[in-house]
Amino acid sequence: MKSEPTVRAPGRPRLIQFARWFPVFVGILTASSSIFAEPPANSLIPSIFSPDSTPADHIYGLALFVLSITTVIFVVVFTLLLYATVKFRMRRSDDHREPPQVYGSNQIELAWTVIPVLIVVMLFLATARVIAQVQDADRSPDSIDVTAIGHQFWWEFRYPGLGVVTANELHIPVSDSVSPTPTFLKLLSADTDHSFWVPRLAGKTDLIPNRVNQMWIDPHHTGLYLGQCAQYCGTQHALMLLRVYVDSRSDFDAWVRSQSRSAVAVALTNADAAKGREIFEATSCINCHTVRGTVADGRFGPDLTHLMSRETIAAGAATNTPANLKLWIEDPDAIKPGSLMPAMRLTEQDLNSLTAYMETLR
Ligand code: HEC
Ligand SMILES: [Cu+2]
Repeated sequence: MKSEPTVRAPGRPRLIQFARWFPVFVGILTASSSIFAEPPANSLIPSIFSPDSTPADHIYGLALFVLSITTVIFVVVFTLLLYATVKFRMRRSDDHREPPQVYGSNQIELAWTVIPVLIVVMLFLATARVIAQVQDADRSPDSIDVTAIGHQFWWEFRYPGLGVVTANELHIPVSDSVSPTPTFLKLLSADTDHSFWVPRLAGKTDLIPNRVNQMWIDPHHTGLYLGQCAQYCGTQHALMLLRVYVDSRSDFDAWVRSQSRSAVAVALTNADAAKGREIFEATSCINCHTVRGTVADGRFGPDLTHLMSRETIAAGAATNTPANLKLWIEDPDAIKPGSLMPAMRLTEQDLNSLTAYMETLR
């Protein structure tokens, strides 16, 4: 059957149209290549392209391997496509007849079935190897155990054996080849699904109700590593931030020593703080918060025993300053709309006293 010749509107030749878009392609490629540029060692950018822990190293290696193979595929396919588009484009001199149709070449059909299957098998094996490497980690006797519990919308960290309970800011020792001290995390959830993700330290692992998940990290340098809950868990999922402080061994030991102490009794000289403690213990604050060494033993909200040792409050939503603390106690929604701490409608004076009490929790 002979098809009707299609009439083409006299427009710009396709090559010129392509040339117009070429700078855009180059721009996108340059921009995307910048993610490979190594950020400075102390960078806070949580990038998977600057791993600093063994599991993250393995994942990074795999990612580069997969990216290089897919880049080769992209270049080959795109080159062929470009070649065919340019070489066989419609010309004015064309007779508009349908080109010869070729069907059923066994060689070609076999090639484009077998080669992709081989590539997929190769990627599968490489991935399986990395999963096995990460999961079969040796548990050295010096490793640290932490139970991380996801709550809407904050993190509870318990160090069984060390007598430490804290929230949102995880402290762990640095782990170098001389004295490896990896941290093993047992991941639980108090309510719904969450996901523990600190990109420079390891891949994501979910925290699922009624299930125990495990992961481990062994940061090679001291410093702060930022992360984020990576599983949508409700209104304030986006402000369920994670801060991992990697300390030198001596700093970590000092931190554990001070964290395992009970709250210091408020000095009677600080009348305001003493008043604040009375208010705290007479209201429902104590149903949700623990201050070790006092009557407050609630577990619905973060442990406040050493609140002032944290740099942020409300899972990284605000810095831990007296003004923010006061605002938080007055109206948590002002900092984190939808958070599960109620505004307690306290008077200005009570707020000041409570804030003064909070500031004694060192
Ligand atoms: C119904 C339970 C509940 C009550 C009552 C409650 N809180 Fe909270 N509180 C929470 C929860 C949940 C969070 C964590 C919110 C978040 O980060 O999303 C929190 C967080 C906090 C924080 C920040 C802690 C941190 O490390 O991020 C402070 C400080 C605090 N509450 C003080 C108080 C005070 C003072 C009172 C009493 C006036 C009180 N809370 C009453 C549930 C409660
Ligand atoms: Cu979450």
